[in-house]
Amino acid sequence: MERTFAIIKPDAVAKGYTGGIVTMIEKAGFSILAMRKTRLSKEQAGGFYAVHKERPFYGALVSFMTEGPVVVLVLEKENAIADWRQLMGATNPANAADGTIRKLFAENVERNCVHGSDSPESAAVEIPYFFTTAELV
Ligand code: FUP
Repeated sequence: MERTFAIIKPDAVAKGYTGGIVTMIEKAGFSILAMRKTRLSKEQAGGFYAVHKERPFYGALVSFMTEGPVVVLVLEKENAIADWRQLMGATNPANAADGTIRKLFAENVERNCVHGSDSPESAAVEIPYFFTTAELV
């Protein structure tokens, strides 16, 4: 079994896509170990995306991620990291495959509805950024 960290981003929450996305997650066979609606501070969002600090889109990304509430989740299944990224679709929804969350719901590469850990190392950092071990049930 593998765990990954997911975010339903402010664009998707604001448009009422949370339920549809959670349904897709469950239909794809993930167990939801934890799920919470929250609002990220600039410090939280900036720290979470610190790996992108030197990229030109960093400021806009932090501003977008703090514009409204998000839903943070921990998902578990075999091959969870790759399978969640496949269900999300390509970072740029213009390149996302049919049936993926970003193809169905995302506006553009900046407002792209969902996040997923890109490796076991990322998941191991991202999960404890938002959840204690006791919350993962
Ligand atoms: P992903 O892992 O698919 O979320 O993609 P990245 O880690 O490459 O990018 C993280 C976030 O940065 C994206 F979700 C949105 C933002 N981004 C931009 O705003 N512009 C870009 O050109 C690339 C990424």
